[in-house]
Amino acid sequence: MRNKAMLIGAVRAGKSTLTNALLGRKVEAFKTQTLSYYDWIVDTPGEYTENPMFYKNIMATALEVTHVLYLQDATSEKIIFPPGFSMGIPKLPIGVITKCDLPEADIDRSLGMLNTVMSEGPIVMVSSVTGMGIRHLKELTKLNDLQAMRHYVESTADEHLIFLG
Ligand SMILES: Nc1nc2c(ncn2[C@@H]2O[C@H](COP(=O)(O)OP(=O)(O)OP(=O)(O)O)[C@@H](O)[C@H]2O)c(=O)[nH]1
Ligand SMILES: [Mg+2]
Repeated sequence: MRNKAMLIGAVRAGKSTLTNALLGRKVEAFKTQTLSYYDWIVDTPGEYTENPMFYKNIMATALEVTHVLYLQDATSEKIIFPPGFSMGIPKLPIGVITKCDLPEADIDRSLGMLNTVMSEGPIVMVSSVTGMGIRHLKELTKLNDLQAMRHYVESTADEHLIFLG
């Protein structure tokens, strides 16, 4: 199976904009209303992560992918993932801190939040506007286990890429 990634996170976290950046699509993102499949990416509406009523949809869709990207908006004070959320999804986790280009981005706060969601895995600081971190996300989603992802992070000297755990 070709590797596939599902993007989850709050409403307006930047999932669709990141989808476009990863695929090089030069279009503007509109509000996501339903599960959306683009090449190797499954984009989800923020409501799926914000409302526990939709967790079953997230779990079912996770069966179709190899990686789950947990997006946290660097400018947001709120975390909408329940503690340990990634532990309930048996797919390779990647933490993504979005909107790192904005002056109000608080990377440390977002790192602390993602640390409650994932116990082990890479975290990438990205900007879909400047392209920061996009290359790392593409490489990480090609890797098929945590060990390989850890090795990628450790062998890539980039302060915007860390490995938890
Ligand atoms: N500055 C900046 N703005 C961003 C970035 N990513 C997304 N945005 C903006 O954030 C807003 C929400 O982005 P979307 O990609 O639509 O968010 P989403 O997570 O898909 O939202 P839903 O579909 O409602 O769940 C838009 O106005 C984007 O332009 C980024 O990296 N930097
Ligand atoms: Mg969207």
